[in-house]
Amino acid sequence: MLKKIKDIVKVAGEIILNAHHIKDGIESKEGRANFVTSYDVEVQNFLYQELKKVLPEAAFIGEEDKKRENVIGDYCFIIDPIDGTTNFIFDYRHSAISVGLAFHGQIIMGVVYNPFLNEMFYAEKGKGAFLNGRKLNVSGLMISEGIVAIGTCPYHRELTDETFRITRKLYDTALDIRRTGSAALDICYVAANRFALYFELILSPWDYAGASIILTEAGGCIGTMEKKELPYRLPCSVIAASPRAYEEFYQLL
Ligand code: LIP
Repeated sequence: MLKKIKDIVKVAGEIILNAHHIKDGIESKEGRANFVTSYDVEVQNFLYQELKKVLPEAAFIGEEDKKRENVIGDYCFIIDPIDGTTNFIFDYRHSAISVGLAFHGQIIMGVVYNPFLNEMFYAEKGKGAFLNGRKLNVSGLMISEGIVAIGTCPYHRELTDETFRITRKLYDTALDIRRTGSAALDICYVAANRFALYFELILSPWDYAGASIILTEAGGCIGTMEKKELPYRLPCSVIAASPRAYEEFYQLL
């Protein structure tokens, strides 16, 4: 089933690569700087149509849905059709399609695909994590030995001060800081040892569901600011890191 999901996501990536006049079809959503383009909707509709053929009994939760289904049921796809929408609008070419598959509320498969770099991250529970066929293994990077990525919660400006308070502590310790604009890719970059750690004080389930299992299957750690498991059915804070950096993070706060 994972191969079928990967093949569908790859085809969906062509919609993004062939996009044009993106700014003609933009709508604003709740919160500041929260946009949806006609391509977010087109990719989501394509994924729903094709994934339904693979797993007809599955429920769907997608960023661009008007209604929310139940993630706790049997099978549920949790989808962000374009993670990094603002990047996409400005042709920044750092966005991803993210698909997570939950079974009874636990993620069992994840696919995160950046069509601009043709990089497909994927994992199945108990079978490891991969990037374009290469197995991923998180090393023991400490914060001081690596780059740290941050999320700035642009749709929740009430979190700005706390975000930058924590960021300053990390900046004083890490080699440098990055803000890429795609949470799903940030989490996958931890799995690929490109980042030692990533954090964001609020993310929706579709931002983190697919990437979370890629990181844990690669040997990384992921949890909330309270060091709890991700809920998958609610927005939450997310810390994604190598095991050593994960423990360091909570000491730094
Ligand atoms: C975005 C995330 C980003 C976060 C934004 C938003 P979107 O996802 O990738 O890290 O800071 O608030 O959630 O909205 O582009 O799919």
